[in-house]
Amino acid sequence: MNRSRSSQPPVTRMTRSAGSRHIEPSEKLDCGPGPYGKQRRKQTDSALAQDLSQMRVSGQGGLNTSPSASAVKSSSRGGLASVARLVKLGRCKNVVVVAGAGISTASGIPDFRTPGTGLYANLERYNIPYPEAIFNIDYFSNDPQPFFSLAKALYPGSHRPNYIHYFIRMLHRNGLLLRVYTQNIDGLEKLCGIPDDKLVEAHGSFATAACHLCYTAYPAEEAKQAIMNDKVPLCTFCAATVKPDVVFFGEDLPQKYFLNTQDFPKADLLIIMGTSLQIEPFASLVNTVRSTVPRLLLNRHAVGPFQKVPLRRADHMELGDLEETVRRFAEMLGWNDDIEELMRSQETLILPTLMSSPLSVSDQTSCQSRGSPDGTETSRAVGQRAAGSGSEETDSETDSKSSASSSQST
Ligand code: CNA
Repeated sequence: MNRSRSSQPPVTRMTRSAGSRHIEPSEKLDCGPGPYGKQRRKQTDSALAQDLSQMRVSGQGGLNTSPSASAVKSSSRGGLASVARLVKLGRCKNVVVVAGAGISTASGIPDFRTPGTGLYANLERYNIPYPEAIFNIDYFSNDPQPFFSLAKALYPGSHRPNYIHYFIRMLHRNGLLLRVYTQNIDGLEKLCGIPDDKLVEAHGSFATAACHLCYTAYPAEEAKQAIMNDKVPLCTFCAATVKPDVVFFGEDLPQKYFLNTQDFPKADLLIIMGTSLQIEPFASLVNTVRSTVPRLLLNRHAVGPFQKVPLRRADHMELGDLEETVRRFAEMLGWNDDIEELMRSQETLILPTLMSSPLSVSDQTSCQSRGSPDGTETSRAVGQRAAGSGSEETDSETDSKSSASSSQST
């Protein structure tokens, strides 16, 4: 998917801090015992130290612990209510959503950077020397097992979409969604029924697979079966390892990503949700809307341009637990009942997919909490009960339904 030719130059995934550093084949890292990781350790120490120091820089940005962060927090201007008023006045008809791993934590999938529960804090189970190795293409080439362990847990079918995903779908249902750009690879946007033409999975997905060396396509379902059974899928052409078309650091983003050049100038509201804005080029997208366009950040911490004081005039942010914030936003818009109904009907549709689910990330990650930080019930639990209620399907979005059911086979 990221190899197709077009007039657009390729754009490569990288972290803000570590992206410019390439790991040479001679630097590949020893990951301990196992068929791939025997030879190399000595030469990696300085590279590892460099990566770890870079990761600390990333972490500080993402966690936002600096004094200026609290200043920014206090400069938030009742963002939700202002933006809800604009939406109700009909001023926002081309809404672009930019999303990250934080929209899926309520579904039980850890993000990268949240202390304690994030994948970066729970690396021992993946046996990798530094966090980003799990999505490093050179590391994968040498040892695919860490990524395959994570992939087993992330393959669509393990987790349910939560209230936040359905809020985005409700934007579409109400004719307001221009596009959602997600960094997530969990497929939950599709599973909740957001149609393909409204969705850009900027970091790829598990829906297709190919050889990581010669890019020969490989049946996605066969790749999944091999990975689920702890086997390595091999290219029928060159015998190198096959990988799902998730975009690794150093790989090109999918062509669909270039829709951003049309969408962002056209946007009349940008909603940024659950991302630390640490991965480029995705992070810089938020700076490409017109300066008068309202940007609403919904996250636990101020990130990216929202860390600067004072905020841009049209910028708003609401900091705290995302699911709780989105519920309040939906209440203000008068959408809550419709979203609850949508969740119930879609859960009935996707239940067969979920029942055949393999091990989830939260099962794998012992530190992952299943409820919200304040101990209240998450939409995951609500969704589980709703799925059992067997309510009638009432949604009229037939395109969304076919999108959701097609994703069940992936
Ligand atoms: P990240 O760097 O881990 O940042 C997540 C952000 O969301 C942080 O700022 C958190 O504070 C915030 N957050 C997490 N949970 C909540 C919550 N409940 N309420 C409010 N805020 C919350 O992840 P990004 O998405 O920014 O990084 C991009 C990477 C992560 C992408 O390339 C993904 O492929 C990768 N990733 C994806 C998944 C997934 O598909 N679900 C999971 C883990 C990592």
